[in-house]
Amino acid sequence: MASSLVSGQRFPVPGLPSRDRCLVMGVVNVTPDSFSDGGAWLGADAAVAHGLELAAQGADIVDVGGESTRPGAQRISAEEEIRRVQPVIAELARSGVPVSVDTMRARVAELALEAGARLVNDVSGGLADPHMPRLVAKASVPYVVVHWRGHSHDMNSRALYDDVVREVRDELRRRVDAVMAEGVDPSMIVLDPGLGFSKLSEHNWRLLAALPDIACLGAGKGAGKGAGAGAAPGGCVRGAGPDADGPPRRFPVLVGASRKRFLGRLLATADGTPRSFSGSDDATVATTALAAAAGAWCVRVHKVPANADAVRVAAAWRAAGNNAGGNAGGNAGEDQR
Ligand code: PMM
Repeated sequence: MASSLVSGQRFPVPGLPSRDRCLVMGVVNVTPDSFSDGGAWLGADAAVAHGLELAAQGADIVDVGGESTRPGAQRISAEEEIRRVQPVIAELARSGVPVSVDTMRARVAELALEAGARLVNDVSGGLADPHMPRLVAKASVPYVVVHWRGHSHDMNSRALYDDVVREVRDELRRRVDAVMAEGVDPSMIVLDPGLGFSKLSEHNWRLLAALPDIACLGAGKGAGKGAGAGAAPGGCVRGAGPDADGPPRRFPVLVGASRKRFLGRLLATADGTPRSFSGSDDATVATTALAAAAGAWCVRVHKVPANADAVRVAAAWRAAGNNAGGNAGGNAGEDQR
């Protein structure tokens, strides 16, 4: 297993639960058409009840979204998105549940924060709405910057990579630079490789196997001339290359593998029929265990209980010394945040 570079313990994110393990984010999609659970929690009452259930089952954060991002999905209006998420967020927050809002729109994020959300989860990494980074900076809340190349209706046509890990890392680095230029505090940034967003199965697997490289952004433009060039085994070191002259930057990483199509394809029958979304839940738990053991800060999942168990197994595994040479403590001096 690749050496780990992040952990919930060493990277508490301000305003969010801090645990000595990977966090679990439970998903409430208040949509009729999300690919994994569309329609199940469309009414506000059903969505709130589901969010409370996820929290009771061990979700550290509940992620509420009103717009489907499944491949091919068309956009809905901001008004409709607000109508779907605002009452759900308000009620969950009132009940003491740490809530994140899954949105690409600054206006939706703003109202969600007013309703009590504590984190903005932007699958476009600030690209879909140029006002988003400034809003997040002003609100001083944590911000999930997801790797993204375009809206759902044609995102599959953008799944073109020579070296997916290097390109995702470079593109995330540019997004981090851009949102910081808008005033976002680096301690508030969480990175997400954006599994399934303009990615084929092989891309998702390569990214999952390279989470430490995603966590560790080398310095400046051009740092890291290949996957992991800026990340030595066990550490997050200065990026390689002529323009890698600043300090290395390491960020918490969120992983959203739950029920995604690449799991269904992996588990396809002999005639190639993919496993159903809910039939991929056990495989999701396996990815959770592996991602948490590799040091992911949080996993975003539809079913909480088995994933909550898996992150605890991974924490015990890490604590017992299987995280390659003590990197979780050995490089503390190199952390930039
Ligand atoms: N995936 C989906 C929606 N939101 N947010 C983050 N941070 N990362 C993801 O991978 C992600 C996300 C799409 O999945 P869903 O429609 O099944 O919830």
